[in-house]
Amino acid sequence: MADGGKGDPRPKVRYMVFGCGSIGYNVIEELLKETNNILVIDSDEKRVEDLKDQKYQALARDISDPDLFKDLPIPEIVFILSSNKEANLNAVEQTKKTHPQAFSIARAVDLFSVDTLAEAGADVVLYPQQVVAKSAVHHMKTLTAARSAHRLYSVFEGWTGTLGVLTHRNPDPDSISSAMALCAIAQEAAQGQLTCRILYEGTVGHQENRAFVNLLDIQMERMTPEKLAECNHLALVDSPGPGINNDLNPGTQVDIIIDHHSIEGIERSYKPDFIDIRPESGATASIFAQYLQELDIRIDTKIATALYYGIRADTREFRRNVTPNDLYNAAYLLPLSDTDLLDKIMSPSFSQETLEVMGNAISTRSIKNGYLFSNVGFIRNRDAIPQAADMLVNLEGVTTALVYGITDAHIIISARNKDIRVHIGNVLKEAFGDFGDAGGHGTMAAAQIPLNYFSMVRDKEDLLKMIIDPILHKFTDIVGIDDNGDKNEV
Ligand SMILES: [Mn+2]
Repeated sequence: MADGGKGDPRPKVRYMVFGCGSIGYNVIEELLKETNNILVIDSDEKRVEDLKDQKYQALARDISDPDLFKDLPIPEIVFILSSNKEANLNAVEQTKKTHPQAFSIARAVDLFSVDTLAEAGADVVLYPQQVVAKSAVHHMKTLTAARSAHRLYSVFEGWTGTLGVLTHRNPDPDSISSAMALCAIAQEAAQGQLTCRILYEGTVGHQENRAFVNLLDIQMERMTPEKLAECNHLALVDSPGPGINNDLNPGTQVDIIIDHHSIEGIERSYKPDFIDIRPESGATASIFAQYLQELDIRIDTKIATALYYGIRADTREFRRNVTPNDLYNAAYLLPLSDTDLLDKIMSPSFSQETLEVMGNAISTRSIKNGYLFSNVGFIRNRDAIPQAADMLVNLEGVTTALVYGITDAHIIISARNKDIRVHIGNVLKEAFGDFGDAGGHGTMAAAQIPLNYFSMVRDKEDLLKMIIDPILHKFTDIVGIDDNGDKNEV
């Protein structure tokens, strides 16, 4: 008979525990903190009498009985914890058959039983030896994380003057929020003796990242050699060493490095005061969230919001390289964050110009052999160009998108590429390197060609039309598109 709903007249019990050896007894003790709605079943009659003397509800029954649940109440949750392998298997099978709605947790007596019990229908199988091993490793990790956090804190003690916290080049929310958190830790640890400055190189591109910086009112300064010289101490976040994705001289003495990028192949000529690199972490912000918890430093809303957003952005909304630890840290930060602000950061308004550039990129596109070219004309906001390239490379039939426009002083070219045979960074470098700055990665690259004395030309759109063909010619030559035909296939 299947278990009935509310109308079922048979008695019910919240927890039914089969087997009351040392493990079973400890489980009962834990469950009693919540309820005494527990029925214990053990084959040892003497044991059952002892339990009854202790005012537990207990029954003597052979757990290998093929009619195990006869005359027993309907359980909600069944614990199967005896030390008898066959008896436990029988109890799992009987539970599945008689009370399919009940949730069952079974103890595997040996490694082999782990699979057998799971196949028989146990919802959770515990192999105590493995549970102890996992718990030991977990404790070890928690301890080392705690130790790192306290070591970081103690590094700042006695520091005075200025600490420069460097993000990586073109900083993203992971890097920026990590820098903010490091400043918070440093200022508390140095008890007001330390001034912190967040320094960055490159640009904060993409409207979502700019919204992040503006809405959270983050104070950052562009790095210059003068500012660097004013710093008594240097820290690097979200970058594994000087000269790697930052504009520091590779030999620069950096006192603190905290990152989650792999360090294979990095040689250091000196040892920083503090270094914590965890390639297993989905975000540097996640490492900082853990420090702040370990150190019990009060996290203000701004930092919590920034770190949460940093973890979220670096793991592509918890979908890429995300670990349980990242999720745990994000869950810790979320209630401390400003969710209205998060909403605003994640849906920043497009500027009119961005929209216009996108529109121009779409309407002027031409495609040849999978290569898309778009001329967006004269622009003020150059960030709109890579965004247009990002969008257009996803167009059907397009493997590589090249979007270009002109500012007062430069021709700006942005390329996106999906063709694994082409390294677009190298192609741009070869095609445009002689005219200006050009290069990038295999999938994304950019070039910036100074107009020099052509910058005096009033009508920039005409100028672009006049000079772009010979410039692009080098590119089409390299990638092997013949220029004779009409490029407009669309
Ligand atoms: Mn990162």
